Amino acid sequence: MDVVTLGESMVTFLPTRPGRLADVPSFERSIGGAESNVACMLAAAGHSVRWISRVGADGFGDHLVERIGAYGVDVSQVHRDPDRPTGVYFRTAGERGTDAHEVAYYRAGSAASAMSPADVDLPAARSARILHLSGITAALSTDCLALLYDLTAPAPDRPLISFDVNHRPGLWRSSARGAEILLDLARRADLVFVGADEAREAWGVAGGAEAVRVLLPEPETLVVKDGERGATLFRRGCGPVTFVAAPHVDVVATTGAGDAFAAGFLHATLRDLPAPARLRHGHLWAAAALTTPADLAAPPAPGHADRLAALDDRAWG
Ligand code: KDG
Repeated sequence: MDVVTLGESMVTFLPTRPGRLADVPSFERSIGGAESNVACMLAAAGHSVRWISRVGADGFGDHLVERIGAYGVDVSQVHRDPDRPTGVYFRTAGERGTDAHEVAYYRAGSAASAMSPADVDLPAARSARILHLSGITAALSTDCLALLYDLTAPAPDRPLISFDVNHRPGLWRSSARGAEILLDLARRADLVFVGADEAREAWGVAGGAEAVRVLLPEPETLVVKDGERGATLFRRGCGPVTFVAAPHVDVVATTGAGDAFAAGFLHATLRDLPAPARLRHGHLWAAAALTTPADLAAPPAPGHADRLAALDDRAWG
């Protein structure tokens, strides 16, 4: 297996027109979930990927397992919970070009929130080159948090741990410890993705990428994403910092762009591409997500993405 991801997925309801949640007349069913978004994109690009999770024994659970499985993702470790429902969420859209949107989660007490160290087959989670996790799972329940601590603990069979901070303030309202927990988990990972805006919001880091690295020197690789400006990669013991500007994109919706960036970066990492190419693939895959209204996008065609990533520095700014 190239990659294992673990986390909650939800049936996602996308608005059929922009506006306030109070006004949107109808929604279209889609799927979302940061870790399954990463899994589906990587599987679509030809990698072997397993997604570990828990969904309800209900129609929405069937839908998620069928849709994610159809990407070629191994769903054999997705448990069905007869007592808890599959999570769902609704989101709204701003007018094109604006990112103002509301999110309404219906996931408290969901099947996925009952994931725990006892419920997950740890060897199956570790049986890959990369295990990709995110801070969303930490916010779901104390059992989910305990699971993340187990998975990120030192172990002889520990794969490379990739961790996307994914700070979701809406999920941390009942806990004052969210920021501290996310920092602690990030410090235990080998590869960390964090937005400069998240670092500012969660940890009060105001000085840009370098300041995030000062706070987070532990991970071997740290990627700080600064929206439309670009992304910076720090690698311990591997020479200078790498910055790659983001290509200009006519944004349709930003949700899922971070997952797509992580997937593109992991795709390039699995192929041992050099640091600038990893960031370029991250940007190109993120562009695919930014130009679609859904959370989950198809990755760019492999040959095309490779040609774009190989353009010289002038094209990349
Ligand atoms: O990154 C996109 C995800 O946030 C979205 O698909 C839903 O996983 C989700 C969440 O918990 O917000």
